[in-house]
Amino acid sequence: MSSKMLNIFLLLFIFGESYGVIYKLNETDYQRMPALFKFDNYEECLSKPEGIYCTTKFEIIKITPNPVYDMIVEFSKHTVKHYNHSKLFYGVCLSDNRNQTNISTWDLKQSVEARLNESFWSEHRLRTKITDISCSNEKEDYKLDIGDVIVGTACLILVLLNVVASFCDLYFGDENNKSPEWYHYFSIRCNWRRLMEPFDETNPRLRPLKCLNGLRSVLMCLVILIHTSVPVFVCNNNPRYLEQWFDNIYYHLLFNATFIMQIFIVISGFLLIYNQQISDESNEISWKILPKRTLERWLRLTPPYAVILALTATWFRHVGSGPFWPEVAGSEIRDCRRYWWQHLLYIHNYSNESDCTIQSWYIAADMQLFIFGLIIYLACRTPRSRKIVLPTFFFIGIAIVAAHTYLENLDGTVICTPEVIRNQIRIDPTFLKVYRRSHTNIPCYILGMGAGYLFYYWQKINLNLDKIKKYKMLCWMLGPLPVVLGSGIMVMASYFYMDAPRSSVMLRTMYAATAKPVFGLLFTVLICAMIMKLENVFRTIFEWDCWSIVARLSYCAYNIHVTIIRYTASLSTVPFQQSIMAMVQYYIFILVVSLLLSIPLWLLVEEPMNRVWKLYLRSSSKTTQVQEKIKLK
Ligand SMILES: *[C@@H]1O[C@H](CO)[C@@H](O)[C@H](O)[C@H]1NC(C)=O
Ligand SMILES: *[C@@H]1O[C@H](CO)[C@@H](O)[C@H](O)[C@H]1NC(C)=O
Ligand SMILES: *[C@@H]1O[C@H](CO)[C@@H](O)[C@H](O)[C@H]1NC(C)=O
Ligand SMILES: *[C@@H]1O[C@H](CO)[C@@H](O)[C@H](O)[C@H]1NC(C)=O
Ligand SMILES: *[C@@H]1O[C@H](CO)[C@@H](O)[C@H](O)[C@H]1NC(C)=O
Ligand SMILES: CC(=O)N[C@H]1CO[C@H](CO)[C@@H](O)[C@@H]1O
Repeated sequence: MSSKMLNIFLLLFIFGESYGVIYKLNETDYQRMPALFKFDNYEECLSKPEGIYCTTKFEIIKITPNPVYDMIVEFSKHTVKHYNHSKLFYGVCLSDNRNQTNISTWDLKQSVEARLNESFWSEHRLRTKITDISCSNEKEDYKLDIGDVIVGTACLILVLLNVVASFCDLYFGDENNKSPEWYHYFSIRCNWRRLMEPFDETNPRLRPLKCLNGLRSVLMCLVILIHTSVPVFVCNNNPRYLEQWFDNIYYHLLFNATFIMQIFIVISGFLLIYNQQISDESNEISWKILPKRTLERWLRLTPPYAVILALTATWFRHVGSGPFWPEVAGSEIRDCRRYWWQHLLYIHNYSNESDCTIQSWYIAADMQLFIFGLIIYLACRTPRSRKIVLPTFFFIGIAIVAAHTYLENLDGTVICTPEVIRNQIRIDPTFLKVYRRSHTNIPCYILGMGAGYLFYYWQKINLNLDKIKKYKMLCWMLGPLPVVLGSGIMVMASYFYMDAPRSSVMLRTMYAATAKPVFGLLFTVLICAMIMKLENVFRTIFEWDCWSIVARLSYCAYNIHVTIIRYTASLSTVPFQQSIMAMVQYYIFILVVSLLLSIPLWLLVEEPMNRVWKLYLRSSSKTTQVQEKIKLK
């Protein structure tokens, strides 16, 4: 058996070798490659009177036969674990510009390239070609433009409105006055009370859903955790150490954490159907609600998101500086300026290559799936039609993913290779074509919708679960088991990171088609078990009262955290620390700051706007009340 394994391994190895791929390098050989990241001292450079600091991305070029170059190419070919070591990222200080009498005509790119050519030639017998460069001498400053003025004024008006309303509330507010005045909507005091309000446990139908708040909050913290690891991959002191993470199976939980967005999708489908059925007990079901609900949802999701988008496109330019600023934020600012309208219409996940608020693909996909789910809800009003339509769409959804993966030769899941993370995921075809589209996320949404129908039905017939509750062991397992199995599915993706040639397209297609639906199914089971009170391990944790506050803030936190990560990353002038301790500290910092900054965003923007819209769309007051309690994210 073991000799067989060895044979297979050897075969793989030789096979791999025949393509000229180097999977492992020892330390000595690794050091022969030019450093991937190298930065001159930034402060020292700018303190010189003539100092100009340039960060540049460049490629190495060989002009004479060069074994190190060949080694670099072969080592970089193992893309799933290795950086592309022929794409370097350096910070160069140009201080000796005595010969440059006219700064405005000085070709910085030429000078930097000459510098690099010289040093690479003497050290490695290589030349360089700059692909991207940005220089600054701190003295320059962006001019305010019309966009800045408009956004600034709008924000100022919003803040003033809140301040004035708060004072009105303090002076004229009457606790006993039942009908709210205009200023109650914008009063910070009122909204603060609403933020701190505990979950309303008096409504017996909504009471079981309390645990979803906790689940959502925990998932939000995980999403932020994943995103905080991005800056480290952009630039660090020891890329070898990061490349070795990919050999560690536990880290694959981190690299494949892209799966957890599926749980959000399940919850979203669940809440849509459940809330809609409750609201339709008193209303007539009609197609008229389709545009109305869509508009309501648009109005609810848009204000905090629009604020972040507008600030990113305008004022964000002025706050940042530092050697990493162009790399971590430059493209985002540029794309937000160009594509903001696509973002406001929630169609940007269908256009390519926009780096603007990259996390917002989910908001767009969720919006589109919401419309899709609502159409199904309105079209299938009898249980029988649902039993046909839901499974049909579930399998169509799976087929779509499989077809995409097979025809476009994509990966089984988003493979977070060092290069992909370093480029903040935007270059990965699997991310662009499958992960962030809505029609490829249908299966999990359908699962959530199915659970919504079931739960409503179970509540209606008052399903008695005492029979199942007798099996204590089974009930106990219902919590940890889906989580463990779900993690297992995530870790299974580590197969695609093996030291071997890329796996066959059949295998990738099979994984792509099954992994997400099975993962979604496991968590649908967990969610059902929690709300049916079968499962008590996670439920007790998730029903903690504080989660309801975090859950209210989670939408704002989701919108804001990437901006904070980008901003704090740009404050650094040296490559980022890659030790686990430093990353944990950074994570906790980002988490706390995101939540703290979400509070003003929620108080000043999200909540007042929601209440104002609701006032205008009051006619279906019952639904809004329900949705107020369990806001869909
Ligand atoms: C590293 O590997 C190279 C060959 O690939 C070998 O010549 C060298 O001796 C090795 N160095 C160490 C320290 O093992
Ligand atoms: C690495 O980058 C170089 C330069 O852009 C490119 O030519 C090469 O194809 C890349 N290697 C891999 C394996 O993608
Ligand atoms: C400045 O120009 C002179 C003559 O063109 C050249 O010899 C010298 O090396 C240059 N100095 C620098 C720092 O480029
Ligand atoms: C520098 O170059 C610009 C553009 O070519 C020109 O307008 C300006 O007069 C030059 N300044 C000096 C001091 O040569
Ligand atoms: C650097 O070397 C490359 C390759 O030989 C060459 O094309 C380029 O012009 C050089 N750049 C400078 C500024 O000399
Ligand atoms: C503006 C933009 O990025 N448009 C892109 C939308 O997506 C299509 C294909 O998916 C591209 O061809 C467009 O360039």
